[in-house]
This record gives sequence, structure tokens and C-alpha cells, in this order.
Amino acid sequence: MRKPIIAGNWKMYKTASQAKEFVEKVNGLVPDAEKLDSVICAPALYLTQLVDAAENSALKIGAQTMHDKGEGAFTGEISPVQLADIGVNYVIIGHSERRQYFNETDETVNAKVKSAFSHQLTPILCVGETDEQREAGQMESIVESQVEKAVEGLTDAQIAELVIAYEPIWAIGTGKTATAEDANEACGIVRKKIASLYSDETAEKVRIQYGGSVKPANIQELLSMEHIDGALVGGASLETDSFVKLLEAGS
Ligand code: G2H
Repeated sequence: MRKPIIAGNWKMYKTASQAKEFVEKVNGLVPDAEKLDSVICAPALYLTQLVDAAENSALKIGAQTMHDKGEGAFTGEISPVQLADIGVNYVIIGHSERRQYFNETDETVNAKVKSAFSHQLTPILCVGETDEQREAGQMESIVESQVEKAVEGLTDAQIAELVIAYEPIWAIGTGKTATAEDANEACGIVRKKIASLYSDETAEKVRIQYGGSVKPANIQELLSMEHIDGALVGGASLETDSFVKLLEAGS
């Protein structure tokens, strides 16, 4: 049985006081960590403060990106060593907004995923197709290719720890959600690809989230699907009430 994982992705929202207030409010409402992994991926600026605020809670804190190198002359970047040092547990890698606006490629995504594991951070690897690619019947080949390139060089043990988020780009922040069947089909394609690259046993362990306009009204149906083990949630993770409802649905 795979343990579900619900992760909020705050993107570039909230002030420091709003972020702290949010975590203090949800701390006591987070389900038992044996039932569900609950994560907030916050702006880097607030990570130290939020790790401290969530210290006695089951809530884990994640970053939204990182550099692949441990240190160096990379102005403005944040390293995996720095994230691990302050107690961050997760890091989103290759979100479509990073690929689209910050030139992240399958190669940089692969370097970052490997680096995250080397520094005891759990990567949440994002993959997903555009509207045009889906219309052109390329969803399967695009998703398979992104997965294959991103996991190159990972061990079976690392794959078993990996979290993959399937986020169709056309469903991100648009209010359009893939149907639960479409989302499950794509997550199944991800699992099959992992099975072909590793083994059925390893593929059964990897946790696959769906992301793209997930909200309290649609999460139950998504989570009831065979290959969907959780959700990566943007907009609906910004309010405490809706985030707590999402966690309740996952536990
Ligand atoms: C997709 C998702 C979070 P939203 O980017 O990663 O955002 O739930 O707002 O579509």
C-alpha cells in the first residue's frame, strides 16, 4: 500500500506573517504522518521560519526549486545543502512554470533530482503535457520521455522514494481539471514507464500525484483512482480551510 501525499505549492504567494499564521493554524489539524504525508512547499524566503513553526507537527516543509550544485558562485540560487541544513524535507523539481519561464530542461531536471537524493531531500518531480501536445495525441510520448530523462541514473531504492506529480499544463491554475479517468490514465502511463525502466515491484512503490486545479470538491474522486496517490495543489492550498479539507480527504 502506498501512503498518500498531499503537497501544497504556494508558488510566489503570501507575506512572511501570512505564511507563519497559516502554518500555526493548520499545525494541530494535520493528519497522523502514518496515514498521510502532508507538505507545504513555500517561497524560499520563509522556509527557515516555517520549519520552526511546524516543528511539533506532522506537517513537512518543502522548497519549490533548488540548484543542483551543493555550493558555488551562482548568484541568487539556493542549494540542496542549504535546504537540508535548515530542515527542509521535500523539493519540487521541474514544475512546468520552471520549465517554461526559467529554462529548466529534462537535463537540468535530472541533475536536480539526483542532487536532491544526494542531500536527503525527497524530490517531487513534475511532468505533464501542453494542450497542443494532448490535442496532437502526444500525451503518452511526452510524459514517458520526461519521466525517462528525469530518472536517468537513479537507483531502484531512490525510485521507490521518489514522488512524481503528473500535472497537465492545460489544467494548471485554469480551473480546468483533467477528468479523474484522464488523470488516472496518465498516472498509469508514468507507472508503466517506471516498470519498464526498473521493475514492476519498484513501480508499485513510486508515489504519483495528480496536479492541476485540485480542490476539496474534486480530490475524493481523484484519490479514489488506482494510480493516483496524492495531489500537488496550488490555488486551493493557499487558504487554511481548503488545505485542511484536502488533507482530510487524503487521510
Ligand atoms: C499546478 C498546481 C500546483 P493549481 O501548478 O502545482 O497549481 O492547483 O493552482 O492548478
